[in-house]
Amino acid sequence: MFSRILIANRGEIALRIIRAARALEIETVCVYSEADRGAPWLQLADKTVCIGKGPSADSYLRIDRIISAAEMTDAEAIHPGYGFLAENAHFAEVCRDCHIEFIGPSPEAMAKLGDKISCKRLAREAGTPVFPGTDGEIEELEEAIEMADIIGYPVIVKASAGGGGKGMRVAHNVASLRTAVTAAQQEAVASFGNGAVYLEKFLENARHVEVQVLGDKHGNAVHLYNRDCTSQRRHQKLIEEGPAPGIDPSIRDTVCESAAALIRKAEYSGAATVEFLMNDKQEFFMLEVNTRVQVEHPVSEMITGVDIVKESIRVAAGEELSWKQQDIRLLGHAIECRINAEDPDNNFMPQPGLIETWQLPGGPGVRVESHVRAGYRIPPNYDSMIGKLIVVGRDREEAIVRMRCALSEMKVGPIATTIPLHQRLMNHHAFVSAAFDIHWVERLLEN
Ligand code: MV4
Repeated sequence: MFSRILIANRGEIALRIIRAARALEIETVCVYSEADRGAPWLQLADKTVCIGKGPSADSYLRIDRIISAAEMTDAEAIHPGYGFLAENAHFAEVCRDCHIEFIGPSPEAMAKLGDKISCKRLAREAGTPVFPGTDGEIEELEEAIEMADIIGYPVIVKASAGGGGKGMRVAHNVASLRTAVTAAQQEAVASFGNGAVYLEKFLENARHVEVQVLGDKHGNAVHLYNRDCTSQRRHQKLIEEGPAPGIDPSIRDTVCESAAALIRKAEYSGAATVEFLMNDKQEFFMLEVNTRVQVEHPVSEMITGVDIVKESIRVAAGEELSWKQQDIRLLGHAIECRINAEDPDNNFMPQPGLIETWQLPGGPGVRVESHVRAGYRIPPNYDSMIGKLIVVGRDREEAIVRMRCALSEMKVGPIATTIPLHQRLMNHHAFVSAAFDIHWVERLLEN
């Protein structure tokens, strides 16, 4: 096992990684920016290194400075957390060149799954369900038109290097398809330096269901069941829960096993998430694979008892996964609400500044993941998530009631947060009956 690792991140995930390292008796080095000087999580690190100014481009994205910090402090491995450099295959490669273990997949596995066209090809081979569409890159406009004729409109053109909604164009007929292909190609070149686009069937009114997976360097891969992340606004998830409600156990297990098969095929080590859209007939189609630990990983931890961050460090050190698939059982139902310093009544305007009131909920089945405390000043430079509230119950009904109770106990001020919005959503019949789709929150906010 490693004796010291460096954490190339900040906020709640830096704190989560510190805790996992301590559970493995590993020392931690935290790099930080000037905007994070004196931040609470840094007090729990064994060493801290300032790597630059507040803007991420001057600090948390500076590969050279992060590598230097690891070398200066004799850190044997780097955990990237999520965001920043977590899905940067070049960074993973620089780590390898410098004989520092990247806590995550190999650059090859990251690249194979990060490129949507090669990921989809691998998924087909692994038996993971994908959308009907072009086999690979659209080379000629005519190929796209032929495929759209076969699968039927509407179709969507997506950038192979894209993700999170960037570089996508929907077409409802052949005329709009012509412009969609050209526009998507141009946007893909401009945004990603890679103009490869592909076409697939466009699904409306879907639910976003994803599968948490873990792989090791010995060819083992397991899944930790699924999560529903349908409640989003502008591609920002608000609520995640697991297991995804309203799915027959046999369908669920087949899809989850196909996700594990995909990362086994990719020779993937570490934590990953295989994203799907699901229609109202419980048909699944893979969207993309996230090659990192995700914000919502506690949902899967609470329903399985697996410490995902700890496992990701163990497998990076070359150990085998400490769980076999048959030992991973569903222990209940978990829900996570993201607590953001944003004003839902004012177009989700970020709310940097001093937190004076910070009162946390508790009791059975309540977990808070946060780096914040009273007296903490939220810097303006980073994303606005200040904490995650996670509850687990024996079933979905108990989890919803526990979440309502926990939300009403939680007091944050004077800044506005997403807590009142979560209270509204937790009481909404569409959430309670899980009769929602990827647009329901935005539709609700419009009224
Ligand atoms: C789709 C889709 C419908 N059909 N692909 C958006 C982000 C990126 N991960 C993929 N996205 C979508 N891909 C097909 N074939 C609809 C979306 C989509 C979406 C997906 C998940 C969660 C929220 C979304 C909001 C708008 C569009």
